[in-house]
Amino acid sequence: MDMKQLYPKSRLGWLWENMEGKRGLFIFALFGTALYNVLQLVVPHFSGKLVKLFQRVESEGLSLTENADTFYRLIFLMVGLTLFRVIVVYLDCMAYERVSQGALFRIRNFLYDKIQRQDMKFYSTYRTGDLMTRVTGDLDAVRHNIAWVIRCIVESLTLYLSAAVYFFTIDWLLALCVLSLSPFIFLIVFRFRRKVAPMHKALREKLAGMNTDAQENISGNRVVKAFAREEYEKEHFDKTNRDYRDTNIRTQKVWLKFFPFVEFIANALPVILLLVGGMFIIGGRIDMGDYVAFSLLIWAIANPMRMMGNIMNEFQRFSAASDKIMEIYYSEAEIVDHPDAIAHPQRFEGRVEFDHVSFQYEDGKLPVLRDITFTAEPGETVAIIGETGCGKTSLIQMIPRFYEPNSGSVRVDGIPVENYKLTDLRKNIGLATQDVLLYSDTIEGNISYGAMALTAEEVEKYARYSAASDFIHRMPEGYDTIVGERGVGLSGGQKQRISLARALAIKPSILILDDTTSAVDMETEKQIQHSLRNLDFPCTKIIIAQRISTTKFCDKILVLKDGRILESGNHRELVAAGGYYAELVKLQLGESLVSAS
Ligand code: DUT
Ligand code: MG
Repeated sequence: MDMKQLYPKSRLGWLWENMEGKRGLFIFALFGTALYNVLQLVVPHFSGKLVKLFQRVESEGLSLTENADTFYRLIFLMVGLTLFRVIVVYLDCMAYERVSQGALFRIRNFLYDKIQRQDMKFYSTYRTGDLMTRVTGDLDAVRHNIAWVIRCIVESLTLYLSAAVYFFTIDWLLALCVLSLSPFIFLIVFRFRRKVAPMHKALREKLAGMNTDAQENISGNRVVKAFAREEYEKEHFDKTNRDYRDTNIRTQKVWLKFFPFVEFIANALPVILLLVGGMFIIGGRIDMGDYVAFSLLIWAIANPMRMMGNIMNEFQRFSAASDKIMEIYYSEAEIVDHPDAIAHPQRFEGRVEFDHVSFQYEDGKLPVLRDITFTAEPGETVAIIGETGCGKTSLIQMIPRFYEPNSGSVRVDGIPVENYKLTDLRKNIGLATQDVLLYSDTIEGNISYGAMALTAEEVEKYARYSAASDFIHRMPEGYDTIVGERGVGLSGGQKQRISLARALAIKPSILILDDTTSAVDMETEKQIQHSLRNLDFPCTKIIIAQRISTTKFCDKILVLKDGRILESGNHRELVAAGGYYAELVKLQLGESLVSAS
């Protein structure tokens, strides 16, 4: 199997691993399936005996009343065992359901955990819709495999084998004649598998593609509407949907090509029995009772043969789905705790050093950061300024170790960031990202996201720091207002301020703001700058900014161009230097203000 090289376990081995705690029950269920299928022989067996009894009554002139005992015993056994069989089937179904739901639960949790722990690279590789398909549709195919496919295999196998053995005990030659066609079925099903397997893979990809389209259009509905592309998107989805349906039909149709052959063989069985059995009765090799047992059980040979296609179909669906899940299940994040990472539960002092850091995205063509060297001392405020795409966001992502430099080193308090445990490192960093994401929760819940134990007063304080308390108070439900996807809409600047409050609320030793005040007005920004200078906890600030009004009061300004530090110094020094920054100041404030400052 090709999977064995890719993942540490085969598909079934992986399933077995995830049945932990339910393995006993599963084995029990498998035995149950075998048992109730062997019990299928009961009715035909006793029917055969009854016929033999009637024959003896007739030929040997016995009276049926004298043999009533045997008659009633046989009937009673038949009814009793059939009842017993029904109970076994019932319990068996429950057992499979428990095992499959248990495994589903376990895998789903594991996957969610795995996805949560992935690094940035993972999230830029996998699309949300594709991941959602894995944890929903694909997982259901896995559950179906345990609850139905495996069970059907055991069922067909026991039915076939027990009927075959039973036939041989009656008459080996007739058994051989009846079973002689079976090998052809295997040939047909094997060929079918080769045809249908790639189709299930394609089908699975189409479903994921469709889910991704749907997810992107629903969450991006504003863009769709803004460009009046509803009709286009509807048609596009219609096409994808139709394509998926057609592929589905085509996949199901593959079996139709093989079906007539299987059906022919299955239908040939009774004819063979009639022919050969008839000859044997005439020849006196078997009696009528034997023949009845054979003919009542011939379906136990024919049905498993008919089922094979269905089973193979479902098994291929499982294979395609489980490959997709196992890909995530066995994926490893590259950025993880180093084995010798040191625990650092206490606060950082907040010294951030970049030492000749160069970086390039794995899929990128050009280096994004080149030879970046600077230090932010504890408590200092460092501004990063530079044109769009010059690498500002990439730079700050090195600090919480979202990405790792290709060369050089990033240190916090003199220790390379990779030597800390990730949680210790990240707990100390308050980050307000460039594109703000708020959860579907209250404003209070959003602000206290990183620091759950916050009191209402504290939440209010951080909202004040980020100049958000005024607008929050004006909302009818204040801090209890639900925001995010399902809640009240907020303006861009309002969202930014809540995300700033969220970053402040963890009292970070290092605060990183990526263009966090780009959407707020000058006056509000001034307020925010003021409170950032007067926080009630020590904090190093690294602020990406576009406005001179922000950078003006910073201890250090780094001007970034094409991934390099072009200029660095404080406002006065850089203006005096008359370089890029000085030009920018002129541009933003006008000549007069430059000379005044
Ligand atoms: N880039 C990638 N892959 C990513 C992110 C960015 O290749 O996942 C590239 C795009 C750009 C460069 O890296 O050419 C720097 O991007 P960054 O986001 O660091 O730029 P920025 O300075 O933050 O730009 P902006 O001011 O627009 O936020
Ligand atoms: Mg950016």
